[in-house]
Amino acid sequence: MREAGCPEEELFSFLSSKKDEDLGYHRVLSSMCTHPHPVAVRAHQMFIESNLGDPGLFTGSASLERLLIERLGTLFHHPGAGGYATAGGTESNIQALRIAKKKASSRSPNIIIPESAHFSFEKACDILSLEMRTVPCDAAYCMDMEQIDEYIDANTVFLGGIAGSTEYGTIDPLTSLSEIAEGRDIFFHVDAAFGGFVLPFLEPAVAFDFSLPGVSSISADPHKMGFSTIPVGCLLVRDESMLRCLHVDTPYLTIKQAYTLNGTRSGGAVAGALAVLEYLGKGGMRAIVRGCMENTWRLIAGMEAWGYPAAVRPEVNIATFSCPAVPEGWRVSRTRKGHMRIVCMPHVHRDVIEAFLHDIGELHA
Ligand code: 0PR
Repeated sequence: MREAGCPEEELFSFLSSKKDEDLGYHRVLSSMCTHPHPVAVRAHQMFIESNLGDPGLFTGSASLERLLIERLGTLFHHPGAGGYATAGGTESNIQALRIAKKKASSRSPNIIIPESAHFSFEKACDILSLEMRTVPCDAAYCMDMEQIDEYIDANTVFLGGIAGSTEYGTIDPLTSLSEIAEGRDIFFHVDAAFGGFVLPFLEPAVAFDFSLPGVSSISADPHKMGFSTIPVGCLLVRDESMLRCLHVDTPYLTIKQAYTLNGTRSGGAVAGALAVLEYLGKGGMRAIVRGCMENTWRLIAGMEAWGYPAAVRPEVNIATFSCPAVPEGWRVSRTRKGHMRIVCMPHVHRDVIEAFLHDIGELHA
């Protein structure tokens, strides 16, 4: 650290040069994040110093968090759902697993997820000493229900299904998983980190949420398709009391017990997340999601016209292709199976898609 502080202008010119090194989202087709909505930025700035880790000091912020959970519970067909704002999908998945593990009290607990599950489950199982059993996917990149029986046993404490998979944008057979979970009384978590802010705004509606009776908890991230500032995810539980098994004593805080994983938490990002939902309403969200889906279909049609077939028909705005080359200047990602993967976030406007298709065409020529 410097002995004498740096003059502000010099400091900000240094920061600005570093900011210029960031790609921003220009020609970035690989990200599940995007420019935050201007109202999210404004709300975040307003609550910049707010710490939800000590909610009694920030009672207004804490009520915004409750409102956010209430709005999402209602959107997910269960207005009475409990929950809280996490730092993102990873924390939500860890916390869902903690609840399941504590509720079941098996000596050698295992969990069942599809092989397509996000890598956060691997981290979570390592931390929580859970045996992770991954069920292979079928040709549609969804959990293969023909095989699931071989993986479940009396020590299975958690079933996980994905609503909008990270790599292929698919949805696991959640209705069947819900039935299995109910029949065997297993905790069933839906990872809708991405799909949670897409699926409710699509027509016809897909059942992925608390409308399925076996669903115990849902993860949905405002900092992905909720266009909020980073970091904010949401964990929703069917019954508020489920969170209580995570309580630890916090004697010197304004609350005497806490169930969150993180201590200090950003009230700003939570205010931002709520602000976007309030400002856009369902109509505004539907319009943005519709645009993202239309761009996804245009991209798929364009790529197929160039001879690069889509790996699968996605349920959300993620398109994957058998296409080995990438035109210069573009950021796409690759799935574990080697497909080109493009997330049609709002910053991937129609003219960006057309420019990409043009450059793919040049490669092709
Ligand atoms: N569950 C699902 C289905 C996800 O897709 C992700 C993240 C998570 C959980 C974990 O969420 P957090 O990253 O909020 O903890 N999916 C993206 C991914 O890993 C995250 C991402 C976003 C990666 C932007 C890159 C990027 O530029 O691909």
